Amino acid sequence: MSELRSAEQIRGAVETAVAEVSVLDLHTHIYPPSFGAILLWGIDELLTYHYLVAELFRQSPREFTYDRFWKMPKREQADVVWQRLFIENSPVGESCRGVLTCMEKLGLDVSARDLSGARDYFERLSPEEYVDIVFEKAGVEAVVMTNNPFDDEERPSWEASAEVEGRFKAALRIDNVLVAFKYAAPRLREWGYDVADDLPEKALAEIRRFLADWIDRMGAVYMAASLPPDFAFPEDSPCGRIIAECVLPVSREKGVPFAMMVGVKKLVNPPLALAGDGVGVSDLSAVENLCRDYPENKFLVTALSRDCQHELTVLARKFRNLMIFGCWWFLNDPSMIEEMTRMRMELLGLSFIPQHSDARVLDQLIYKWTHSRRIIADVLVEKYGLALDAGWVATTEEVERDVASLFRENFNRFLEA
Ligand code: FIX
Ligand code: ZN
Repeated sequence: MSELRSAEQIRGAVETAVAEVSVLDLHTHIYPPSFGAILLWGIDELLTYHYLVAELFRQSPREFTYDRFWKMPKREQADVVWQRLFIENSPVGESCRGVLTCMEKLGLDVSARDLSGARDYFERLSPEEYVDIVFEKAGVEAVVMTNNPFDDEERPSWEASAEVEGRFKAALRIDNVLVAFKYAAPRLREWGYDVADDLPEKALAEIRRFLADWIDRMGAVYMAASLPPDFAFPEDSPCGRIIAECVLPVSREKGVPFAMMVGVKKLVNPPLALAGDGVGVSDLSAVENLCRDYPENKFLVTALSRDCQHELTVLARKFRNLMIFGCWWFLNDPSMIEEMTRMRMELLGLSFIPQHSDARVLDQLIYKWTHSRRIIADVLVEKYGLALDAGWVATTEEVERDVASLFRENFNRFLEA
């Protein structure tokens, strides 16, 4: 039991524990190689990640139209991103920095600014080989995917019982059912679920069957949906009724949490496609009502607006069935991660999940976790130091325990609770 009696000893123990902890990444958009081309990886996918695409148009002349970009082959898109955001403008934004971190951790010579050399590196690898490299360099032991039966590119893999190796956990994504039921209903009927548009009891029972079938097929560890800023609950709407009558009962029956990702304004600029989503301040009374009125249900929640973070953290103090997680999307930046992690630790101690990657490109596990580990470690060093100032002497073993909680075990325990 080694006691940490100085700031230097604390920093050493925390940095080692955070560097070595194996992460359970609870929300990503990556897939096992067995799912084929929907697993995105390599420098051209990194450079055309929708975060960079949004930034590209801010650094392009008006005559460079959205349509012209979307018609380009992927490699050409990557070339123009590289030229505009790395060569003509220095890569100081977080999304660009992420590409540099990936290249550096993979052993590529970033100073050479050699995109073709980087491409050569990836061309020599198979997806299977690269999954091993990335998980090892990112220190990630497993990821939770985003699995949507309404995704026509993904569903065939499930229907063909494609192999899903242990490092990839499933999460059943139900946005289509909740926020676009009128479009989902015909698909559900096509798949043999007798769901009438006006949601009679029979339809609600069939939606419960659909959810249970796919949780079983996927082995889903939770159900998830991204929800708009005006998401309200309770609400006499298809969304409100399906949550109350279908999602929550199945969540209890299957013992899987319902994950709500609140505050997305979909397609504020439609021609930007995936890069076109924005953010709005959510009314968190919906989360408050759900946690209070359904104490037997477990809720994972992350909010997209910075303005919601303090209120969400206070809600987590009120409800033990609420686990808040991650610095999502526009919050996955050093300044926001530091602000949110410090506030959460001050209000919740260690009872929260500080980060998820949201990786859409496999390689991003490397940079998203490299960047976040450093910031979370700095906040932990500060907090153990403040405890020491009052005379509380932490030990290396306690630091390792606490770090494991933040990066993996809080999620495991919440699933098992
Ligand atoms: O709803 C979500 O899962 C969001 O994370 C995505 O839609 C979003 O495009 C994203 O990848 C943000 O990081
Ligand atoms: Zn996501």
